[in-house]
Amino acid sequence: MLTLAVSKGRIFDECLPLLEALDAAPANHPDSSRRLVVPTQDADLRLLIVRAADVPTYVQHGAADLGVAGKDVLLEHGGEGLYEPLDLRIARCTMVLAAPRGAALPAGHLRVATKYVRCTQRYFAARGRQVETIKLYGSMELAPGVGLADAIVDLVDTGGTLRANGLEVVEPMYCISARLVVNKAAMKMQHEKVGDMLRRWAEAVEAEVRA
Ligand code: PRT
Ligand code: MG
Repeated sequence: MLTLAVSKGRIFDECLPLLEALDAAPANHPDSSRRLVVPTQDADLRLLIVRAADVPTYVQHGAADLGVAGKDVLLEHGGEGLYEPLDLRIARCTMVLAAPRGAALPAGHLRVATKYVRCTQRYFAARGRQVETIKLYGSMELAPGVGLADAIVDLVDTGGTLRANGLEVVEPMYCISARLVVNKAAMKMQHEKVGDMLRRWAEAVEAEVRA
């Protein structure tokens, strides 16, 4: 039996067609059930429903053999103990630096509000720019308008959320999509099972891309 950690919401919804394509449709949808362990049509695969940011932790420690996580979450986690063999090409968006429309950002010390503190520090350090990060857990778009920060780092899809809050993209930072991740020990110890599962996922992604 293999265990796959996945989060509710966007990732689960966009994973559904892939799970169906690999003959592992979940027994129920997490929105209509409180079950956190969900069997699938494949007797050898079950799902764990966890918070999006917790997926790498479950997989890293082997509580799940595999997981589906956004690249944003993986960049922030650091990826220790994980292989990242497959881009699922779902839940795509861009991580950006954004600021109030038309604002001139300070050339020196920049205050950035974000839930992606590690990503932000790494990104700007690599470019020799000094930033102060202010950790938030959500509603980052609010921060510049109330003087908490000069700018934010957040994910953007349509751009509607930024626009509605008087913000604009200053700089795209990373292209984001959901990735299949695998526990490093499981890859070694259950080589055949995990390898077979990876092939099935890769085929499902290919079929979805061609459709
Ligand atoms: O809800 P929970 O706290 O458990 O976790 P979560 O909020 O991180 O989960 P969820 O389901 O919102 O996002 C899961 C993953 O989806 C993220 O980790 C990303 O990898 C991916 N993803 C893809 C996105 C978006 N697109 C996205 N647009 N995650 C969030 N957004 C948000 C963004 O933060 C902003 O608030 O949508 C808003 C922007 O959208 P637009 O269309 O207005 O630009
Ligand atoms: Mg959410």
